[in-house]
Amino acid sequence: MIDKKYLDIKPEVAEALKAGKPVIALESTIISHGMPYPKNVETALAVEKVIRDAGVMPATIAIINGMIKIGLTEEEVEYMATAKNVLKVSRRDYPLVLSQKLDGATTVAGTMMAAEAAGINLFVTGGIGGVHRGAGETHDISADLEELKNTNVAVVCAGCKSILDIPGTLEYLETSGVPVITYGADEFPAFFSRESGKPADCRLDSTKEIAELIKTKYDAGLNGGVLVANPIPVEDEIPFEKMDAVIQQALKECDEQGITGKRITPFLLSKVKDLTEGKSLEANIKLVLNNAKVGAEIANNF
Ligand code: PSU
Ligand code: MN
Repeated sequence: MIDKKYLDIKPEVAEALKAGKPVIALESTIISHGMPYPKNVETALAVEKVIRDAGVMPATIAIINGMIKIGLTEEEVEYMATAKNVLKVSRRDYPLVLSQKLDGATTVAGTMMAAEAAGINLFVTGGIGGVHRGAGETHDISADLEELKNTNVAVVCAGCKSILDIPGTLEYLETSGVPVITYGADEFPAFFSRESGKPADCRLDSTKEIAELIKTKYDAGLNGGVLVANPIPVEDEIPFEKMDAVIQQALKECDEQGITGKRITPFLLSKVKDLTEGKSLEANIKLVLNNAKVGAEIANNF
């Protein structure tokens, strides 16, 4: 686990943790690399507000000048949304960003690591990384999946985008021993769409039961993460077939331009946004806010 001396915990977050009040971690890659300015700031602050209004303490996590911030001020959110040279930080990037005192936006993996070190066991985001299409040849599998295998944090998301190999991602999570809970639906959701064609292996219909499952997992000493997949609201979804055509095009351009490694996911996200003329961005914002609401309900049931 990351040593606490590398953490800078915002006073109100530290107080909430000390008092045993519910706290939810939030990531910063979505701010620095996932959405354009100013929607990124607006969304980050709106997500914090949904959580706060539900009586839960939000803690957005990012690295500023080599310190891991657990909880950001509004100015720091604005900084993460506009600063140049913000690295995308997953597990392998921590030593560089800490030793060189750089700025870093944490991915799902990076955020889970910092949350666990701070004593936060629940994290809300939009989508996780996963097994990429063609991973059999490229070996492109997000470090988010390894983190879900090893780190004791539950992650609420809207499933994963079909820029990924969704069946492959679910197989990987099964092998890794990660419970994947679908909230109130029979299919695992595909981020923009409520359906992915993959049946939900475990469906639970109340946030109380989800909280019970998470609590029981850790009470029983079963280490590792939990993935809670919360489908996008019906009125905000973009049909799977429509998104699939867009994603095929984005993948083709990614390939043609020779994009590799950690640049792939941000490239695909921004291409999808351009190809849907911003519709994907609106859907993305709506589903993150919905995840914040459900995450806060889970936290209030701990
Ligand atoms: N998927 C999304 N939106 C995102 C990401 C993924 O729909 O913003 C971000 C998350 O921070 C995730 C990261 O952890 O991309 C995964 O990147 P990679 O595939 O390089 O591991
Ligand atoms: Mn990758």
